[in-house]
Amino acid sequence: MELFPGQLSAQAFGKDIFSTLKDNDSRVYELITKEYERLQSSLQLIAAENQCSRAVLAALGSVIQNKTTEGFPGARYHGGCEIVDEVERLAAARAREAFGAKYANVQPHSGTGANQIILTAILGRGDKVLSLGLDQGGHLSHGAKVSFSGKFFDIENYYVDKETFLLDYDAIGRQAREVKPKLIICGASAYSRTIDFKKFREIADSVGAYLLADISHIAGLMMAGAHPSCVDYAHFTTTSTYKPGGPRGGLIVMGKDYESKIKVGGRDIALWEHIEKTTFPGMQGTPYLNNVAAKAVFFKETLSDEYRARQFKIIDNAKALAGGLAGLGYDVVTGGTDNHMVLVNVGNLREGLTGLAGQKCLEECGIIVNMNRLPYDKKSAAITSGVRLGTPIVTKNGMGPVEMGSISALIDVVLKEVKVKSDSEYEIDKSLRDEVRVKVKQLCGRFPMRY
Ligand code: DSN
Repeated sequence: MELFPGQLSAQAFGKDIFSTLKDNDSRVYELITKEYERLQSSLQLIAAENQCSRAVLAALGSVIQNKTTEGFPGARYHGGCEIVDEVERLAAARAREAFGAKYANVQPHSGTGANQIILTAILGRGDKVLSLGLDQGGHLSHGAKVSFSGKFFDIENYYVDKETFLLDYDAIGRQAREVKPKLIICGASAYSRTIDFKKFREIADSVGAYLLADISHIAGLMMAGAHPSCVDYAHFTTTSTYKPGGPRGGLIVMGKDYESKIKVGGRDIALWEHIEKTTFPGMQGTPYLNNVAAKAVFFKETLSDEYRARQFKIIDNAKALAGGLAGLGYDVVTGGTDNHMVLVNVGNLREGLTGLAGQKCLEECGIIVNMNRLPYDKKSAAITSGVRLGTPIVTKNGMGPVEMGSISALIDVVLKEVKVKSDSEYEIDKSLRDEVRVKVKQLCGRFPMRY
């Protein structure tokens, strides 16, 4: 492109962005710098987090953010869409390839937003839904009372087995036949074992229900073949795009049912088309097109050998972490893990220790985890008996099973030495805290953030 005086090339414009932020808003620049330093000097073990690439960050911070439009490629409500149409088509094509799907919708603003779109498309007010309870490992948007999903629909929850904490497909099938839901939701935020999507589809078919699989936590594993795919079993598959390592945002994909017909206003239309109409104008306005560009970048990355191999390493590391903690006497829920996540009942480790106190004292020592309710937990959601750990970020930074052993030992030193004062209060010896912090920093220093 011919440049006129005062115009920057796209490359010069890109380079200019961060120094401009520093000059124009030193406070925000300083906060971003501090967050970068926090990430470099502490262990990121939150199962719902990941670390996107520099290329994804570049797409997020691009001028595509400025484009306003509505609708889908080829059918927009504003001019100037020839480039963003190509971007969105590319993102959707790459998402289809990554998941082996027939249809992909890259517009949802989040995983919860993707679920809102499906629930609103399929259900009328008060229609019955069968889903895993939040306290059993489900998700807020699967029907929790405090969420839109619990307010507008009639939610019945299924439960994990009281002894094994595993999904009991026979019991879920029996419950489905009693409840006769219009929609069954599977997929979880805190379930560390393989999910049998084929069984869920058989249950859905036995009662004529639609099946929604929310795979946010295991989407990366699924794209790589490290967890069996749900795409041709579920009518709808939803995920957030940051948990598998992309930008913030959501995604809906569909497999063999994408062209099945659904009656809407007396007319038969294809499921995928109904989902698009429910996305816009039903639930969302303008798409975040810089985000869509970043999704395109991310889905290309998921096709690489590095990404695919990493998903298997994430599981190996989670197994090593679970094994390390179990070997030190911890109650690892279900006895281990098949995915990226380890759930630990810290209440069973020390009299009075809670998930909240565990999270806080580990954080003080540079180990970042989150408290999590466990199935049949006697503690409230704000206290919990559990801690949830995840291995996507430490794996991305190159750590392996040996380092998972070191992390288990560091967690153990903290949780066994901390003085518990109440559900939320604790005291930790300052020299011990400093010693652990130094070890955490040294470990992080050996495995710097990889983009
Ligand atoms: N779903 C929540 C979690 O698993 O932590 C956040 O996305």
